[in-house]
Amino acid sequence: MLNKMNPWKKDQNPSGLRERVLQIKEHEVPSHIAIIMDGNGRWAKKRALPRVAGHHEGMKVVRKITRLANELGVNTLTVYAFSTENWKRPKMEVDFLMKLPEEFLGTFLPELIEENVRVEMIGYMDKLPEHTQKAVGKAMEETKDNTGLTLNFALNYGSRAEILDGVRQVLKDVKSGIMSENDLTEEAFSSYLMTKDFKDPDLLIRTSGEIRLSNFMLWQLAYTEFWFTDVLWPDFNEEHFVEAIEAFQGRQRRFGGV
Ligand code: V0D
Repeated sequence: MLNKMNPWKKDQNPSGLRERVLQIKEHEVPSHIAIIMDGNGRWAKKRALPRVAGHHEGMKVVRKITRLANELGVNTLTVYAFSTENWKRPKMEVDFLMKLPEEFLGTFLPELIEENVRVEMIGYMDKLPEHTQKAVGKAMEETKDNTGLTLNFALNYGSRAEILDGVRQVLKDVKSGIMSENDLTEEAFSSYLMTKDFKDPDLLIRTSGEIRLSNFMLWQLAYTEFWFTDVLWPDFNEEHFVEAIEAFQGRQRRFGGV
């Protein structure tokens, strides 16, 4: 049942993944992991498939990595699914992307509920098509009391716009007297961002060989460890995820002393 690619099955565990997972759980697991899921288009091109085939394959990887993150005891997994820049893509590609949340949730929401996962999102939701908002809103509502992993989708998210909106709200609150200029600490400003309910990420993963942030969580990533890989997102698997966390834990052990 629901067992197409169960990494714990003996014959599907050739590299000792299970042992590595147990090892990881004995050390400090990153509480918040953020992922820039890049390379779906390139994955498709390599196979002479339409770009949307890469997006569709990438969607299944989100499910796979969510399951493992939850198993590892990760608190929050933020995945960058659609940036404010992505509207510039061909309309047919954007239309396809906007149907992915419904397909993802139609297939996987029952499992996520069963696994105690909470679905959240950051981004400018009101600009998304009604049908997309409805699907995501329903998933958030149905999982709001879950206490396992928070799966946080960044949808129509852009960090500079988020920061400017925060600044605008601070100005309003100072003018109206709700807020004093002297109280504008880093912590106070963080509460004006879309991520106010989350800790800053401990680990950022970006796939597909690009070494940049592309307007993702610029404020929140100030102290985050970065892990980049050439692997394209649809090819990203449990082993790669485990490798990223092992690298994180190695750095913690080397530099994290007191
Ligand atoms: C395409 C790779 C899941 C990156 C993953 C609307 C780009 C697959 C969702 C999703 C996308 C979003 C919200 C939700 C449930 C699922 C998703 C988009 C793109 C953009 F509540 N995958 N996915 N959303 N891709």
